[in-house]
Amino acid sequence: MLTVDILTVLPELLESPMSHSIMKRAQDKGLLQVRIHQLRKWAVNKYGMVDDYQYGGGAGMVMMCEPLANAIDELQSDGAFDEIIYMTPDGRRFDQRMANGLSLKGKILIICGHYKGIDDRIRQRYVTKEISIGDYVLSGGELAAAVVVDAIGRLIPGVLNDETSALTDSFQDNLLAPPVYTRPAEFRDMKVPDILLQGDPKKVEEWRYEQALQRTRERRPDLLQDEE
Ligand code: 6GU
Repeated sequence: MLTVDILTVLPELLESPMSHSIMKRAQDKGLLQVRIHQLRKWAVNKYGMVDDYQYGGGAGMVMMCEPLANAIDELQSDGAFDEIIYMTPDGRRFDQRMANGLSLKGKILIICGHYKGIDDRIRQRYVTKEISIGDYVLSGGELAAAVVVDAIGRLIPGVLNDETSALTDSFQDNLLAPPVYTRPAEFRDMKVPDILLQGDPKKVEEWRYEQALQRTRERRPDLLQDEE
């Protein structure tokens, strides 16, 4: 069982992605627990204040230490987090290897930043991993957190079945996935490759591997370079 706590000022942005499809099934099966917390619950005043102007001047608000520290301390009172993750564009780029690693943890916290980010002292004292989902800027960490939790959740043993197996996903072996087809065998002028219709599992497996290799060479040669 993996428990993921998420701290955010916009819980609505995370509720829907965590409540459908495979994320829903993972939670229904008791394999994943996702708890979304409104950071304003730990606000410094009755107006829900959690951010303030930055020292040194400049545009943009910074998320204050106190609400974050109090939230983290309270959420850890029933056991320490294995990882405290801060979602930020200057973090380490998320990939399948990181997803595999995180899926083996027991209890993690994800902090979603907003505005100009969080007071650096929280990063220094509490945060154990800083994650970005790619080289572009989002308005906040919520959509990125949803991406990370989805990628992790589907890797927890028992979440996927044969139909949704992670073993045949792109990246699981540093290869892109091969092309797939379904009925009809002939659509307009396009036919499904004969080998898939012939019913020889060994031949099919070889064909898929060749296709995966070819696709990876054409589209993502960097993945083949990465292989040690
Ligand atoms: Cl984690 N946060 C934000 N705000 N922007 C991003 C990101 C995260 N990853 C890529 N862009």
